[in-house]
Amino acid sequence: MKVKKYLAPSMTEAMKRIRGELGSEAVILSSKAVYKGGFLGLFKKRKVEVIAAIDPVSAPLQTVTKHDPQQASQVPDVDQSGGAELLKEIEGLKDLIKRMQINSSDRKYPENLQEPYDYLTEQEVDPSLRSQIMDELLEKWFAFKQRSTAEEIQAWLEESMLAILGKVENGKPGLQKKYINIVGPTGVGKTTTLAKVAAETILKHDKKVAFITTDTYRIAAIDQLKTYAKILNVPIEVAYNFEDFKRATERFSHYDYVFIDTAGRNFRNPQYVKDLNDLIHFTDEMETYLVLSLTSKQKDMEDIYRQFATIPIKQVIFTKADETSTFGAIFNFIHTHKLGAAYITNGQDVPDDIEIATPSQLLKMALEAKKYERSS
Ligand SMILES: Nc1nc2c(ncn2[C@@H]2O[C@H](COP(=O)(O)OP(=O)(O)O)[C@@H](O)[C@H]2O)c(=O)[nH]1
Ligand SMILES: [Mg+2]
Repeated sequence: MKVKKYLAPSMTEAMKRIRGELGSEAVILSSKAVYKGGFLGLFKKRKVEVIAAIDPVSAPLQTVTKHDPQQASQVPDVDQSGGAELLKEIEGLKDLIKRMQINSSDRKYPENLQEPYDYLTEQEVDPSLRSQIMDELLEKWFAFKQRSTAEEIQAWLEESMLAILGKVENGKPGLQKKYINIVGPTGVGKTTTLAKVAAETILKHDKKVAFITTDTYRIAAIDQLKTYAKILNVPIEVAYNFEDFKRATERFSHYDYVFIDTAGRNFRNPQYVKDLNDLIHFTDEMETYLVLSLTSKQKDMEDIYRQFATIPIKQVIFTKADETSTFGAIFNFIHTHKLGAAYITNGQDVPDDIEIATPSQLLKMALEAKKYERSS
């Protein structure tokens, strides 16, 4: 690990030098204002002292011009030590065994009803929610004198799944507030999603948009959003502290929407959410979206949600739908937390790979990915 101290007239200047010398993978360990020079204690100049570091083994020096936002953003912030890896593997194995046990359980339902049960199990719908849905199907099955066709049962299943989604507001995000804040753990697709939603807002709705990023931990993260800002031709401010943030909002006071990108960090560390609170002024004028990746384990999603409990979350955004074939987590999450989804993303392409998370869209994705086939 190479650590270096920089003294510069401004944070921007310091970052420029760090980027030039250590490359875009450098991380900022600390920054503070210092007062230097002057005469008899007067006329001292305000400077910033920044301590930056780079790990020459895990992060080879990259030049800014060759920067690839996708590649850079894939570097996780979380602890990568062998112990953590091993724990993760054990957790994965435990999940697998649990699923095998569920799958091998005895057939409990009459022929046409077993199929939806197996489907819900494969999709990893929580056992309690699965029972609730199955009870509804059974009730209808009895009401129809046990002579329902597979198509009818499929239609009831879809009805029950839609009813779960219909209990909260899904889709219809419509960006009601001026400040659109995007939070969530590292690597889930916050920045990419922000760019997709911003592009939609500019291109489809012809709105005036600006960006603020508070993700100053990695220089590569700033570059990533700057690249999107350039492509979309929108102004961007980098906020290193609360004052910067306030100044940026003043500069963008005449814009229709200001999209705020935030750092991921390790969401297990409570300091993360505290830092967010210190940096961003959560006003009535702001709506916050929590980004969750459908490739994460459900338990991690729950932990993330709990960690963000102190921040008013308007809706969630589910990402990486293209990288999974199990969608139960969406239904489990919405049902448990009574919190709807605004968008669902399904690929890396900006701005195309995003859908408004209407109940029918969520259901469509869940049904397309599945193994449950209509049989007549
Ligand atoms: N497959 C897939 N990849 C995605 C999606 N959204 C984002 N990504 C990728 O996930 C990686 C991390 O994205 P980024 O926006 O930097 O995440 P952040 O750290 O939360 O800001 C990048 O390689 C993105 O291209 C998605 O919907 N599907
Ligand atoms: Mg990001």
